[in-house]
Amino acid sequence: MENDLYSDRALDLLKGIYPSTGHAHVVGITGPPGVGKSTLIGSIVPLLMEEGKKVAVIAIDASSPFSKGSILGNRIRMQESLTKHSVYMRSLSTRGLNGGLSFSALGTVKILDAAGYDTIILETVGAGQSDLDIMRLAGTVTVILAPGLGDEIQAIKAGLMEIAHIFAVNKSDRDGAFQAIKDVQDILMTSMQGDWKIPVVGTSTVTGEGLRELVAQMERHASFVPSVKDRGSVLKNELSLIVESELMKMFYRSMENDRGVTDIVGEVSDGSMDPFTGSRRIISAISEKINSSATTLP
Ligand SMILES: Nc1nc2c(ncn2[C@@H]2O[C@H](COP(=O)(O)OP(=O)(O)O)[C@@H](O)[C@H]2O)c(=O)[nH]1
Ligand SMILES: [Mg+2]
Repeated sequence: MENDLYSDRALDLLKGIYPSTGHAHVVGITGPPGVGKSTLIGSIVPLLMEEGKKVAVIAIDASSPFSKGSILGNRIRMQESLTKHSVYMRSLSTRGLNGGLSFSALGTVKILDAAGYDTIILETVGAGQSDLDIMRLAGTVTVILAPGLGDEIQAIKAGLMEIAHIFAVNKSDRDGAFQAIKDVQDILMTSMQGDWKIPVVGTSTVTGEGLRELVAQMERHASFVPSVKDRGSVLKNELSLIVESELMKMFYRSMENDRGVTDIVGEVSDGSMDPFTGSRRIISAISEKINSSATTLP
């Protein structure tokens, strides 16, 4: 699927396995770089496995200049735990995906879900729109912060607030942890997420503090999720992601082999047409193609 993300084959595969999906608890772990997300995942995976859960980890690198080499870093941080417990881990990066990272993540989640994984952990660096899109695939979103980064408030304001179900202030073995937890709690006071009261858990992968509580909160949220409303919004997000990626696929294909579209691209490139008009024309060209092929995709 990753190798040929925009192919009909990938789509058929996902469609075929879809009836076997919907059982996994998808846990998103996000937050600024360096707060200890990967290390924390390495620490909570054994706790989940103790409970008999089959666990998979997907580490996503939106390859911003800030996350260079993070895939390797993620692996190293989780390595010990991974090899000891034979956890399935996969890294995804934007490289060569033409913006299809979210769709690739969706597909990977579905495949692992169908394969019978109980808990699928998605790690992203908490920055950028594609990260937020990916987090929308998770039933339970956990935002990790750490004391003394000064990132707390910023991260919360950067859109994480609306999607977080659980906050963890990691490195609570460090000075300033108490204050950081209090800061997050203060901000949360002013907002509620329906009936779910967002917990703030202090954790440390060094002392082990709060790790069990974090896992317990994730599971508490999992039993909270199946409320039709939340499930509906996850499905809606999946749908828009798939539509988005299908449209993208049509666009990239038409750039390659649709004469009309390549002409428009040429006119925009040489400055004889403005990009707004160009974009409208490309969209009309694609819609015409959809209409004429009716059931099969172009
Ligand atoms: N003091 C302390 N350091 C930690 C803790 N958890 C992780 N770290 C360290 O923080 C650094 C970044 O960890 P990493 O898991 O790669 O962060 P990520 O970028 O959020 O995935 C590493 O040097 C870890 O050893 C913790 O609970 N306490
Ligand atoms: Mg990491």
